[in-house]
Amino acid sequence: PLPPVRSAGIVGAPFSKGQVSAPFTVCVSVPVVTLALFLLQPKGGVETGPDRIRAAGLLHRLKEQGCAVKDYGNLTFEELVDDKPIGLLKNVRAVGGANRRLSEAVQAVKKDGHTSVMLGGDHSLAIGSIHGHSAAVGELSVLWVDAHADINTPLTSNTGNIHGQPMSYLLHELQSKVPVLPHFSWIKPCVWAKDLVYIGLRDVDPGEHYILKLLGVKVFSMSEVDQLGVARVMEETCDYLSAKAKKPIHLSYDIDAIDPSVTPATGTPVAGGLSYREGLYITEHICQTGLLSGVDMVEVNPLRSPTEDDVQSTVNTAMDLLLSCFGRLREGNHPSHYRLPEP
Ligand code: B3U
Ligand code: MN
Ligand code: MN
Repeated sequence: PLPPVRSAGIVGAPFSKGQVSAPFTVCVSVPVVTLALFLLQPKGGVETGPDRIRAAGLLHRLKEQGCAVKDYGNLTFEELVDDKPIGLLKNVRAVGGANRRLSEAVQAVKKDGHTSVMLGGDHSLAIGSIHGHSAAVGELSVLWVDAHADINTPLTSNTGNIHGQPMSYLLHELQSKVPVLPHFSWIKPCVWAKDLVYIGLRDVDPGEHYILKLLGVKVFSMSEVDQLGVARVMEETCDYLSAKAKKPIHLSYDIDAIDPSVTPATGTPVAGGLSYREGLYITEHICQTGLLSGVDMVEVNPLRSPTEDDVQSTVNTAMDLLLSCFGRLREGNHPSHYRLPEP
């Protein structure tokens, strides 16, 4: 089947304050040689993701495959001094403010009629991306592809990193468990637990596991991917999400869902992930539903990998996943106006 003609509206969100790791830990945990390489050749962290993915040729490749593209550029975020932690929670003001901007940007993209593409940045940005998407189009189905569930509440989180929490702010059912936070009051919960599906989970905190069971969230962990195979997982995902109504789909793709042997340049790699092929099957299948309305591609972090080859492999995989969201098929494609040349 030929995928429907579509257009991509790209928003870069070079933001990394949802995932603070103690620099000390990084320094002592990497070998001295690696550390020296970092110092010689500074690479930038997850905030360089959007430009790295563009530099790989995303816009050109999308246009080449017949997709209309508008690049809305990168958002700019103010440097905040005095963004004191609230309990364990880090950078609350920065994360609240950045996501508020992102929400408005995504609303503008949706009002222009595009499928929104948010290039992160860390996964705390799903707050603004999903909020803005839903504010523009109404109720959504959310497909969250990730090694992690990112559904900690501020009170279940052990790290205080907000990139491990975005779904807790978005789900209607969790609001009584989420404390009031400054700079977060603009966030209106907009997703129902029954409209959420996870694929790829393999590093879930106890509090998160409890929440997933409590709310009866549909989860295809790596065990289910092993058991059923990715084709059946996608069939069941789409049956489940479209059981009552066909809502627009928001795909939030954390690059750490893919196995770190393929995408090592990410902040919290977890062994035993999706293969490149399984990862692509997910995006190919979602594209074919014709319901894909917003995409996040997050957690590409060049700083976290010692070699440039590792960065390339990660960035190229992120780009391939996006191309397949917009119709690229491994079987090949041709434009509908293609005619065989006559001799
Ligand atoms: N669940 C842990 C770890 C984590 C979540 N997301 C990532 N790491 N990338 C947390 O911090 O909440
Ligand atoms: Mn994530
Ligand atoms: Mn993750």
